[in-house]
Parts: sequence; C-alpha cells; structure tokens
Amino acid sequence: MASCQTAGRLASGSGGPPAPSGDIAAALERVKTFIEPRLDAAMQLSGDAAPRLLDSMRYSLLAPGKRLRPALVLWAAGACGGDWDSAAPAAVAVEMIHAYSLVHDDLPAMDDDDLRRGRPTCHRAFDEATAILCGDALQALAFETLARGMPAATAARGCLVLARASGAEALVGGQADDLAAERGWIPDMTASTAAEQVQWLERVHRRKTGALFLAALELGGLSAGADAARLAMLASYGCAFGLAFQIADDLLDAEGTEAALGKRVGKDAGRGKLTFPTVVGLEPSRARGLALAEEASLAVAGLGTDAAELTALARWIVARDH
Ligand code: GRG
Repeated sequence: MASCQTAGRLASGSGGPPAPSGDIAAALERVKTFIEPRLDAAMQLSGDAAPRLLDSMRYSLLAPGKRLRPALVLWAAGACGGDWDSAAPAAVAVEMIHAYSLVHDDLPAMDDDDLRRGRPTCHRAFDEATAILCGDALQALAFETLARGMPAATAARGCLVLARASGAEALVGGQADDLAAERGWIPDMTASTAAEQVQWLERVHRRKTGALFLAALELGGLSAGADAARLAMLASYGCAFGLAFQIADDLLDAEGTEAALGKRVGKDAGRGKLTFPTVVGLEPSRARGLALAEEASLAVAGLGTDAAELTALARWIVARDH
C-alpha cells in the first residue's frame, strides 16, 4: 500500500504559474464524458433503496465536479498500458467516496456549508439526517462497485487500497485532526514554529486529501496490471500531487471567488485556521505548489508520453481558478 512521508519543508521553487492549458481542459472533458454516464448507471439501484435517499445520492454524486479522482484512475491506468473500461469501476468507486466525504464535510456538525459544486449542499437541498445517510450509503456503494467491477484476482486488493485511504488512518483521520485543531481539542499550534506548523499541515492533508488521490492512482495502476516499479512512480507522483492540490486549494480559499469555485471562500481566514498561506504566506505557498507540480511531473517521467495527462494535470492543478 502506497503512503507518503511528511516532508515538513518550507517553501522552495520559483517562477510564475504556468497558464492553464487548453489540452488539459479537453482531456478532463473526455474523462467527464466517459465517467458521468457510468456514475449515473451506478445509481440505478433496485426499488428497495428509499426514494429520498436515492435522490440525495444522485444529487450529490452527479453534481458538477471536476472529476479529478476518476481522471487520476483512468490516466494512471492509461500510463501503465491499461484501458479505461477495466479502470471504470475503480474510477466510479473513488468518486463515490469523494462525494460522500464532501456531503459529510458540509454538514452543520463539520464545516457547515450551504454551497457545494455551485448548488445547495446536500443537507440544505434535503435535510441533515438524509445527508448523513446519503454519505453512509455512497460509501458502502463504493466498495460494492469495486468488489463487483474489478476482476476477482484484484478486487480484494482494490477494496483494501480504498478502505485504507478512506479510514481512520487516512481520510477520516485527517478530517478528525483538522477538526480537533479547529475546535481546540488539541494544544494550540500558534505558538509552534512555522516549520512545525507546516509539518502538521502536511500530515493532516496527506491523509485528509492526499490519500484518496494516492488510492485513485494505485487503483488505476492495479486495473492495468502495473508492476511494482510503475506503482512506485504513480505513488511518488501522488504524494507530490496531493500536497500541490491542497496548497492550491488553500490559495483559492484565500484568493478565489465563490462564482468560480461554486463554494464559499475565505472560510479559513475567517476561523483563524492554519493553512499554507497563513503559515508561510501567499507567494511562498505558490512557489511550493509549483515546485511540487514539477516534482510530480518528474516522478512519472519514466512512464513516457503515456503519462502526458498526469503531467499536464499536476501543472494545471496549481494554476487553476476553480
Ligand atoms: C467528512 C470523512 C470526511 C472527510 C472530509 C473532503 C473533505 C474531507 C473535506 C472537504 C474540505 C476541503 C475543501 C478539502 C480540501 C480538498 C478537497 C477534497 C477539495 C474538493 O475537491 P475537488 O476540488 O472538488 O476535487 P470537486 O467538487 O471538483 O470534485
């Protein structure tokens, strides 16, 4: 199982942000065209699913997201000589876990948000109890999708990869630590050095955000029958990509617009939350994001031109406005 080390470095790197490339936008559109009918098909459940619950699941899963995690699954598979059809169940399953985590993160007990993907959040469009059940059911359906869709020889490993990325040592654990800091359940970090704060931030985000990206890449590689060397390249890419994504996400919260992002901005500063820009500043954060994007690109250089989309995505992720 792939995992990342906490680097704990301060900002490095230089140069202006690369312009978002038209090619990556077109490549992401191809992913959406491929995956969205499959997400829709995965939501055609039997009549035993409660109608309001099913509506909330469809509402949350099919809402207009960037589909980055499915893209990583499919492009990792492609970079390892695999095909998209074999990788599709994993791409659908990872997006289900992501959608569930957003629904639960938006709940009043967590981030308490009204807007997600440009629409009312699930608990706003439905109600709190339905949103909790929606997340629960999407999570279970992700594992069912993977177990049914992957060949028997790899399904158990695929479920293990996704379970580890979703659980107490990763997605849920990172979220729990993030909440613990925000709610004062752990000692205040503000007296710590900037390096200690960066180390803490990286440890939270490696689990809360990075682990699912890493799982997406590993599942894509597994669906293509990738060898250990290729899986290791994907894992190195994923570690750098995950952190670059999070730094960019923090920068967008500080500088982006609600219209472009389809969600509330300025939340972090409003709560005095630790983020990369609040700890090291805007420009050093930007520089670190750019350096990580290059590190990610370099990590998959050995996969040749088949990894072109992964390289372009890493560069776009730190230059995006949404
Ligand atoms: C509730 C278990 C649990 C975990 C929540 C998803 C999450 C963990 C928190 C969301 C808060 C947040 C903004 C995290 C930053 C990273 C992130 C997941 C951003 C959203 O991902 P995108 O940009 O979203 O890929 P779309 O909507 O495009 O899919």
